[in-house]
Amino acid sequence: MERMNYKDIKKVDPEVWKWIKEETKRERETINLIASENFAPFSVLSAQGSVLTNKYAEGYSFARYYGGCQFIDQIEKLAIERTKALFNCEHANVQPHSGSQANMAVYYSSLKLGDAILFMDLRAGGHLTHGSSVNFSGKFFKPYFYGVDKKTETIDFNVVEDLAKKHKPKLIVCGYTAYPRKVDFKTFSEIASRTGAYLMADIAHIAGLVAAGLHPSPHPFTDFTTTTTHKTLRGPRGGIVMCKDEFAKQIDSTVFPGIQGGPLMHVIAAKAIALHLASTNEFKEYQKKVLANAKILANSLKKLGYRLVSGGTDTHLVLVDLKPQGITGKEAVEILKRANICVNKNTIPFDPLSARLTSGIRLGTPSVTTQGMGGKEIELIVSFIHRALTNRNDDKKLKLIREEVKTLCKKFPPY
Ligand code: DSN
Repeated sequence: MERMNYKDIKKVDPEVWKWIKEETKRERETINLIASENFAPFSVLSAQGSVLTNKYAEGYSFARYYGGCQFIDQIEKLAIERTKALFNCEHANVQPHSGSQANMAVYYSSLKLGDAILFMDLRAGGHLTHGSSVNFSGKFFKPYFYGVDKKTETIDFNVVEDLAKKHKPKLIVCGYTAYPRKVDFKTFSEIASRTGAYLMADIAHIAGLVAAGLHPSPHPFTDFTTTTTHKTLRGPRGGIVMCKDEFAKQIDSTVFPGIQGGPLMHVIAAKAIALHLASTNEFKEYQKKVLANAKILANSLKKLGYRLVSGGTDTHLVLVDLKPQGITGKEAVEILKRANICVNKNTIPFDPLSARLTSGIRLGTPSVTTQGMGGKEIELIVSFIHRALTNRNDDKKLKLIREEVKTLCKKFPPY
């Protein structure tokens, strides 16, 4: 164990090592505003690089299809107990390899192929696995969509209820990837119970905020809750499904053997570590700063004349409409990349442009907050963004900003 070293890769495979080194440098020298990313702590990285990767453990703790699982069993048990305690849920399955598979597990366990599901439209802030026509969720089920109100750019529950009454979905899905406002799980559960639908929340983006008690919890309101573990939760790349006890058996048998084989035990150990860290006061303080930084980000952008979808944020992310600036999201990503600022293009509600171009960009504060950046740095970052976008055809100015970004990043190394 003590001999394990990240740099062992260098000796064995210089080609792969070169790209890991380049990526490490990129992460150190770039301001990362991708709302769904974070810097996982060393303990999480180490668990993922541990000997647990060697072990097959098909099945569940104390009921496996392989010998030698006595220690693995304890790790998965810990991860489950920690999920239940942190999110106050009745049952948890920590085996999904990703958020998409967590969502798949819910749909396949609670519905028949072709059943109707009511999702938020991807273009208004939903996710690919929320009924997109190019995804299993749109191909194998019958998707209906709600969006946001044109004026407020927030969810209109009268519309959601009308759609639920009209289409009678078996499942309503809430929880989003690009919705900057709080999700009202209670009101969703009232609509679901009035219309005879199950309710699922996908809290992948806000899991860290929920764990810290800074966003309302989906429990006890949902039948199913899914999450990833690598966004605000700051753990390894992976998924978790939570549900009411009455659905436990069907969720477990859908995850394994229904849609997955052997669990990734090195990742489950890393999930357990992240869940432990997420229960600390330090994590709560971190999430408070994520929110405070997002508010400063929103206000600083507004002061410079940028239009934010819904006018601001209650969460870790803001969605900027770049139509008034005459720049597409795609162009903004390229311009900001030249200044070492990493963001993603994003459709905005009622976007006239395609998902390839988009009218917006999505910015989030989880990564820079993990680095220790605060309000002063966020204001500086907004000034970098503004200068880059307004000097987009000036190579010299973009280079200057890139150097300033590197200097800032040097003061806040993620590792
Ligand atoms: N792709 C993720 C995001 O960026 O929001 C969602 O899974």
